[in-house]
Amino acid sequence: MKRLASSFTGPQSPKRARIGSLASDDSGETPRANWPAKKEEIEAARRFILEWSDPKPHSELFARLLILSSATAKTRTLIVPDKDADGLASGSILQQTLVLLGLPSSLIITHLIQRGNNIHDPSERTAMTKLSPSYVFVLDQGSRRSLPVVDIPNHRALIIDHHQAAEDEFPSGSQHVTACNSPPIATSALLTYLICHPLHPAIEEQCAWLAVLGTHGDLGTNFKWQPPFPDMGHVLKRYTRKRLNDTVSLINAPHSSI
Ligand SMILES: [Mn+2]
Repeated sequence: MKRLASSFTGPQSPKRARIGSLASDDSGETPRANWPAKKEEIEAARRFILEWSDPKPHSELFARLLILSSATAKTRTLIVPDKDADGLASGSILQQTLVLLGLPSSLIITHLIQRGNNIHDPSERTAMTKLSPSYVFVLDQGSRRSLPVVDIPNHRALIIDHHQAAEDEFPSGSQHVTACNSPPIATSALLTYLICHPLHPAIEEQCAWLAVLGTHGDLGTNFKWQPPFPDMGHVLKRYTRKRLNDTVSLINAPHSSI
């Protein structure tokens, strides 16, 4: 079972998080230095994403990140998103980012965990291993100490999440970036968006609405986009809050068949 971050106190739903007062953590000298996650985790995740892409420099930041990247590759990549709006939005942002960076979409596989299972179930581990990925992204799934995500030597696994987890509560051999230690806790979709955003100039146009979708899915349809959360007013105006929230409702509605 997932453990939700301690600040997820919304009484209506375990998936619903409440944004606490921002005042309590505004007193530090660098109040937002580690928001929405630790800087070194975000930078490591960016380097990780670039590593197996076929990047084309589109910006100075992208070029700088490319220099940081020690290698590039085009190999099978597995995305394992949670099935709610936040998880699926996170997965879509990542998938689109990888394609923008040059990874052929035919090399990107998505695996959805069976209802009632988690990524650590032997059956899921077997199913994911059979897909023979070199790289695995586990998105919004919660985490715990476990065997490697897949039973494949030399694979690379990156966990992007915001559910509460201690530093050592991740699968063996995986990397992680988590928002859980950086209140107000961002959603997995927003964290993924903010990681990917500098990597390609088209990500904002293509994916900003997904960051909003996932965030409204977990934090509520009336969520106020106030600092340190980015200003998404232009997205709400363009797509309208109603249409975005209607989409959240459709995705998060109970499904009997999955
Ligand atoms: Mn989530």
